[in-house]
Amino acid sequence: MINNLGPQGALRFQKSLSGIASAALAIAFGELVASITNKTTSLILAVGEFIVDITPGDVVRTSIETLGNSQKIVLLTVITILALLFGGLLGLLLLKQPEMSYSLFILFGVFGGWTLNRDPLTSTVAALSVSALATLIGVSTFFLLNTVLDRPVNVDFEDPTHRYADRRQFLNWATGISVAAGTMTGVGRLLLKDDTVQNIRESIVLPDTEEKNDQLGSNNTTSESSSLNATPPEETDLLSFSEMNEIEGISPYITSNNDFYRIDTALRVPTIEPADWNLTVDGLVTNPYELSYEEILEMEFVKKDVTLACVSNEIGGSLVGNAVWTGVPLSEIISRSEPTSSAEQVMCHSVDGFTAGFPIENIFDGRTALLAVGMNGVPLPVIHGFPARLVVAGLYGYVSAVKWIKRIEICKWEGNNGYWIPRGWSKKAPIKIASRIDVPRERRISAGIIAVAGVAWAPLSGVKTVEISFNSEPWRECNLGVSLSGESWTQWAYKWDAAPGKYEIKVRAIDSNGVIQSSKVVNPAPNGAEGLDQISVRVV
Ligand SMILES: Nc1nc2c(c(=O)[nH]1)N[C@H]1C(S)=C(S)[C@@H](COP(=O)(O)O)O[C@H]1N2
Ligand SMILES: [Mo]
Repeated sequence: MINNLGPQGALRFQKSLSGIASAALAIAFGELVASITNKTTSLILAVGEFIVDITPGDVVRTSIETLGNSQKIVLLTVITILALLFGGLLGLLLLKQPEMSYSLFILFGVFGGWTLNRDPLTSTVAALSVSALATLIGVSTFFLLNTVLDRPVNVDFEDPTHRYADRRQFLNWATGISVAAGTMTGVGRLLLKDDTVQNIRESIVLPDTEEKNDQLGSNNTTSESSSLNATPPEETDLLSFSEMNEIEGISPYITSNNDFYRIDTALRVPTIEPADWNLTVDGLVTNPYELSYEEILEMEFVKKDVTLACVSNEIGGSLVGNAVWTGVPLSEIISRSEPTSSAEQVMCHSVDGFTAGFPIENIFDGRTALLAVGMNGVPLPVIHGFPARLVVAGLYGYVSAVKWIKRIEICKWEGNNGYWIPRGWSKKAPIKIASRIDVPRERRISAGIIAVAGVAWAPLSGVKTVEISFNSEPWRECNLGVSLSGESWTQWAYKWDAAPGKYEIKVRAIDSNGVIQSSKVVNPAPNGAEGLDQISVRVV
């Protein structure tokens, strides 16, 4: 292949190869160190985090966050490819301006170090040493490869002034270095597959909770065990849990951990060993203090079903779920710190630098506000915030539900903004009333009796009525499943004797205060979507 390029082309190819291989080795070094120590993150990830941070809120929301993991992998792959291409360009630049080329290589390293230093899990010392070493490795490889490349060995006897570079030796070196880079990255990946935290997590036994409203899997339809804000619908023809859950395709009352949506800005899920972790409560308090995981497990636990929703959820979207959370009431945790009279906001900090703040009143107004360590009966899954997170009923996740929490800071509103606030989202964000049609999923169905069903939520008052409308005809009331409190969603269903034809079906919810879900369409930014979910079906 090189032979087809002509001598000039071959040299360009080799020069860029030298840049690519050197950049690859530098990057691979960063990957390897990051996977061995856990005290620093990879250079590629750090650049990724930088890109996530500078991307405008709306774009991050819809691309990096809502598309989830695969999108994150695409981002990291693109960064790696761009970095290697940049190395290739530096190789080409060597032919014209070698000083410039080396300076840019170093600058490239400085940029990597700067992004690394931004990473909250990496100390400045680690960031500096890793990036300096990676740059040194990259630049010296670059230099050595080009020394080999430029070393004149073969003399052309017909034209003694023409000297050939030792192509074969160079290619051997370049291949060797690329293999080394690949191996380092591969070994790093294997080391990263460390399941220490997963094993620790699986060995944890959560304390028992006071109340046992064990609705999971049972067909308990009483509302006796309901929590504080319980407002079960008054209708007599409520469907039981089992009846509702039998409707094929309806969201189960409790979302399993595997099906629970995941939203965060983390390109790397923080893995925290509880023994190395503690929670700090400080800020405008008289008694700042720290809690270890052990100490938290010794406190009095409660168990609550709470619906968690993402502000980015579109009408009819899936960024919402209902789980049974176990943990310690925040009222307990915050009171112990004795907030001063100037306390206004509870600002929560995650180990990965994410922050979210909400009104301190919400901790004491009777709603569920938990430092949660359990989700659906097991310790929090790592992606859902292990070892601890917050769950505050009635508030969107971005202002409250901080995962991998490490600090609760009591502060004022002014001058203290959570992660999403400067990115165009509201400072205060109660969850809006909403309803979703889960079934029928098919757009073409056979005539006969079928179920139109789904879920609806209206924290904190709770859903009182769900109605559907066919082709804009008057609203018809649906059957509701049992909801243990206004803090969790309700399943709903309508038994429809479907006659052939084309139908537009809309749903709306009405909360216990009589507030009707509005049909006016509002975008998710800045404080949650509004509008009615609708489907069109053809009955044949
Ligand atoms: N550390 C951290 N916590 C976070 C976020 C984040 O980006 N980082 N995102 C929040 C948002 S926007 C939502 S909607 C919820 C989602 O929680 P889940 O992934 O467990 O469903 O987590 C919140 N907690
Ligand atoms: Mo969210």
